[in-house]
Amino acid sequence: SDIFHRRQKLQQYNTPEDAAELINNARNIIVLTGAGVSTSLGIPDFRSDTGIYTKLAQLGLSEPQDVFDLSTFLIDPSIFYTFAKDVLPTTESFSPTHLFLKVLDDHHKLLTNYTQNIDNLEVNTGLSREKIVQCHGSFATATCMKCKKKVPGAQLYDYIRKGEVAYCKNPDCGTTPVGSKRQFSVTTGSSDEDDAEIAPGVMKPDITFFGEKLPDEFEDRFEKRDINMCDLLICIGTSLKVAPVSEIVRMLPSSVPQIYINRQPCRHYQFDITLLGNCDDVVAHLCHLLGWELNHPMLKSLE
Ligand code: CNA
Repeated sequence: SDIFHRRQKLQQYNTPEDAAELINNARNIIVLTGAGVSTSLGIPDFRSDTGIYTKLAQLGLSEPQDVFDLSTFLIDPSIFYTFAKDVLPTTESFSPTHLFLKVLDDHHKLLTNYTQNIDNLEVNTGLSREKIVQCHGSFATATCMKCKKKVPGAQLYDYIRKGEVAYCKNPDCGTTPVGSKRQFSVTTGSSDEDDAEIAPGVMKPDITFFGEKLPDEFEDRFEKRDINMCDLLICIGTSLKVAPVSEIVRMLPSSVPQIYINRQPCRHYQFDITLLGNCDDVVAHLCHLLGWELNHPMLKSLE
């Protein structure tokens, strides 16, 4: 069908050995990551059987992705705050696949890691922030939906852990009329509009919800620079179902080889090499083939 993207496969590549050779020959690799690179740390993804969407569906939410939908958040932020703890960054941990990004960079091969993840775990490996584009934002900062004041995201963590809605602590918030207040009070369904107007706004972590624009950095970096520099694409742990990030796969020139590392195959994009399995095991195997060290405690049992 037309909705499926078909590219001419570079027929000569198939095996993990071919993937290692492509990595070995590349200088500017784009690694596009998704929730699958963090699941081994106990952070659920969205679309697996054990993912957040399944859990939400079991709880009776008919549209699980509403949890991350802006209009739903404006109507009832408690839905998001009830579930946000599942994707809140944990301590200092990182997975072997996160470490693989750092190892790629240490070998001067990583152009950019475009991550859809909001857990902010890539930086725990020591990977430079300059190499990372957080396509869907992160919990690092948060913004008041009313007065637009930005605060460090950590100020919300206690609320998120407890599943309570966080409100703005700016003493002026709610007393100074701003453009969005009327819409806000209407969508909260408040029967007493005055109450809503003097109340402080709801804080929202700066993660990109459905219905929101992606951070400018995404387009700026990909379309103005990386699209012309990239010589290999590796997609890891993502279902590639969320646009516009998934469009990276389609937009890169067909001469750029593409590798897909995931538990399940991707049915709507055709890759040169698909390596199915647990991504931590797959990248460990690739590093082994490349003669690179991937020293991570979670991989000890493999040695
Ligand atoms: P998704 O749609 O849930 O897809 C994840 C994919 O990873 C699935 O195809 C799984 O089969 C696969 N997968 C899961 N675990 C592994 C594993 N160990 N090894 C290999 N493959 C695995 O998630 P996407 O990232 O594609 O969707 C984009 C959303 C999910 C983004 O907007 C994220 O913000 C959002 N998300 C992020 C996190 C996080 O930050 N850790 C967690 C949950 C959701």
